[in-house]
Amino acid sequence: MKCGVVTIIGLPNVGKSSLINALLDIQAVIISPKPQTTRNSVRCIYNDDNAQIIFTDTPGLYSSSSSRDKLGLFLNAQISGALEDSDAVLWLVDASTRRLSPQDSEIAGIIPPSMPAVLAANKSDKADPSEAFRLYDELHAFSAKIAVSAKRRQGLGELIASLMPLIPEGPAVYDPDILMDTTEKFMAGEIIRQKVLMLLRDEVPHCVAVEIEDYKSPEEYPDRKKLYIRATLITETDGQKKIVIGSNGEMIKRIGQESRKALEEITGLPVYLELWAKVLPHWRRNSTSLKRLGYA
Ligand SMILES: Nc1nc2c(ncn2[C@@H]2O[C@H](COP(=O)(O)OP(=O)(O)OP(=O)(O)O)[C@@H](O)[C@H]2O)c(=O)[nH]1
Ligand SMILES: [Mg+2]
Repeated sequence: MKCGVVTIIGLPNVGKSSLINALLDIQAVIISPKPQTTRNSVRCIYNDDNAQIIFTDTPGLYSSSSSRDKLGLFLNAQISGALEDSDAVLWLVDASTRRLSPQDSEIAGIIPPSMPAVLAANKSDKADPSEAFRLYDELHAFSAKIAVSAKRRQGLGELIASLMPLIPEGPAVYDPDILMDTTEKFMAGEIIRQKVLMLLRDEVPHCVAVEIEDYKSPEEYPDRKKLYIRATLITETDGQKKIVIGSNGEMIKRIGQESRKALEEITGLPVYLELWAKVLPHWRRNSTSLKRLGYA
């Protein structure tokens, strides 16, 4: 038996979270077409007959022009923190890359020199990855280069096979029933945040955090028939709060309806979701607010 930790790193939006979901064949982590979807590193556990691979999803490398953006510092710290506990790195890039960016060199710089790394070019359903392979080859010595498509579920077996030699011998760490190392409460907040990402435009979703104020499951409270969740959409300014609520409350109602549907599908329980909006002035710059929202 083999067991080890593989951290998936890469630029925002290349499909890191989509790849984890494809490998586990469940919706373990949230995905969206907008960059900076993932904010916390999350361990997702892949099992087969020979191995347990603990994949760590991380936020896309964040480039901030301002050191006041403490959320940005937290996102990048999630990547380096995850790498500390890893046996190997999976650097995921976009197969359509035709030019390297300064952020690519930054990523190459944070991979510990002694750590083995595999390069995977995702979205190879829409672009030939050979030029991307050539470019990234100059930045790091990879033990394998694999073309994948998380969307079409292509190249996944090959990817697992390329990682196997990098995984140490050892017994499984997690029970095979455990697919993620997170809480239900965290997952609920993420599902709601995904709806915010899907329904709100431009920069607004990046200014929103979700705080779960109450989470009561019938499993824990047998007198309840429904899973009760009270959540607050936290914005940085009054203007953003107005956008989140929408005219006549239409937007927050829609976020609530879509979140409830998704939560019911995932938990298999009827859900009562109470959703509020509140301003926590410039929470992305404030250490105390970030801590309160789970970004510290
Ligand atoms: N065409 C195509 N699109 C994909 C593929 N994999 C992911 N996507 C899309 O790429 C977008 C970003 O996917 P995510 O999985 O959220 O990307 P990420 O790297 O986790 O992004 P961050 O968390 O923001 O760093 C989504 O719209 C996905 O549907 C793929 O194999 N092919
Ligand atoms: Mg992600």
